Amino acid sequence: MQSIKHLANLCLFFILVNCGSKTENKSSETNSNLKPNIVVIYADDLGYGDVSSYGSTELITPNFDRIANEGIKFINGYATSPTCTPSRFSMLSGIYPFRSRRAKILPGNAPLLFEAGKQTLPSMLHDAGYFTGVIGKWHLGLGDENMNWNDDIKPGPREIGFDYSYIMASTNDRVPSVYVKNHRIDGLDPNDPIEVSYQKNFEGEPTGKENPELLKLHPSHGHNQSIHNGISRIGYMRGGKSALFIDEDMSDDFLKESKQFINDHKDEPFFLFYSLHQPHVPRIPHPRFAGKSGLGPRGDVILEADWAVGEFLDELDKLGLAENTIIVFSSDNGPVLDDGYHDEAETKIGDHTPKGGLRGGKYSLFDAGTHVPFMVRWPAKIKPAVSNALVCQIDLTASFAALTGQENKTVDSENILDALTGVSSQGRKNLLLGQGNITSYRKGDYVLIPPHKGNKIINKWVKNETGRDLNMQLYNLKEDRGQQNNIAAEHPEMVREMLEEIEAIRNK
Ligand code: NG6
Ligand code: CA
Repeated sequence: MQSIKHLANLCLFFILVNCGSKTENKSSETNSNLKPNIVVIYADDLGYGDVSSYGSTELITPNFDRIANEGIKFINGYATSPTCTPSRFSMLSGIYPFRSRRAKILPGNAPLLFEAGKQTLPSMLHDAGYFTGVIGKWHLGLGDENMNWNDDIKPGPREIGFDYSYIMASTNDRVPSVYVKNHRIDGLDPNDPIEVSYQKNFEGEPTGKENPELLKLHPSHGHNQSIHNGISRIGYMRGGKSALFIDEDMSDDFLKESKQFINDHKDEPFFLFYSLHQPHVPRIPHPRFAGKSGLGPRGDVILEADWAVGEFLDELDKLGLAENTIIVFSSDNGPVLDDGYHDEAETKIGDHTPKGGLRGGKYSLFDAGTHVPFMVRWPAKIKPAVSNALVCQIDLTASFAALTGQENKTVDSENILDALTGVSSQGRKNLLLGQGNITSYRKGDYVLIPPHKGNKIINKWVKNETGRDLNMQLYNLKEDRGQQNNIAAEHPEMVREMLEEIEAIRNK
């Protein structure tokens, strides 16, 4: 069965490739350069309602919209998890987060999350002849238990299939505040080594907690340890001064690297994971964007990200690559306002609705936690459309394996290439969401949230609802987008069936 599927996938690839050849430059026609380039642009905490093509009227994002309007805008697109690490893990590994004990928000000094030797999205594309790269936020752990930040930092992206990496070591609110280029911290002076701890401060170093007078941005909760660039972070660090990033420049740094990457690899098929850091905290726009949205820094950094995406798209145009480059744009989890700093996210929100009418948000089992903008552009093959197929980031591995004639060896990734390219309106039939044992389950238009203990609200700062309840919850998202009517009691049979299906997925 598996091999018939594989054969069918290969055929589809050759059909797509042969159709594509008409638009190619005949003189440079070889099998490898007919493969479409693949770019995944991945925002951090961007909500369904933060994009104007998804309904935002207060925040206008012309460049995200370019992708949506020139490609397929999915209105049922999902990350697997309402937080960063597990969503990223699933997208790159094709494995649901609950299968990994450690696939939860990781500290900045956590070892690499991936199991050695397992197929990943980048390793699969590397095997298919692609040059693979990751630029931007990582947050998937680095090194092993004995990793020394001043030495070779591995295993990391290079060991799971990326040929090139230029990453923020963890998150912009977690130390160390550095970029790692391939195996080394970029710009580190060996005479000023960096030290990192998540246990205790280094003697003589100020902290946000003890030295608020040194801060330009104050924490609302957490984020009161080492100070860098006037912002206190999670975790302690000392030294490495020449390598520390400047938050205001981060967007430009990743854009520059991404443009360079596509210039360097324009003559071979490439896969780029362009991992934006916006609008995650701390939200520090470049001065060019400060105050531009009228919604405070959260809005400003979204405009900054939109601009960077526009610049990147222009570069693809300039290089003549846009036509045969697949762009997937999505976000790792839903939106949040106060996520740890006093940055006016709540006070300046005005009429803007980051959740776009969905319930919950980042950290939540309700829909806005994982239901995110999701668009796919491929001018050579895709006709612009809006699709309501159920699609998930976890499916990129199997779908692109099908596209490039590779075998999908991951456990949970499904081949939904036809849905992603608009050939079919049928995506996944079902999808498990969440992390660990805290999950919800979408099937068709329905979503089941099994009973979970815990608070109703994340905490007094992060006001998103958790979605936890001791009662069974079932919603019909088609009729009840905002999850206001729990219909579990009216559909005991469906609930029983869905619970069994969750068990079957878990035991797969
Ligand atoms: C939380 C942080 C939050 C953010 C999140 C991870 C505190 C109080 N909150 O623990 O600010 O960093 O982790 O976000 O520290 S994610 O998008 O990378 O998953
Ligand atoms: Ca995130």
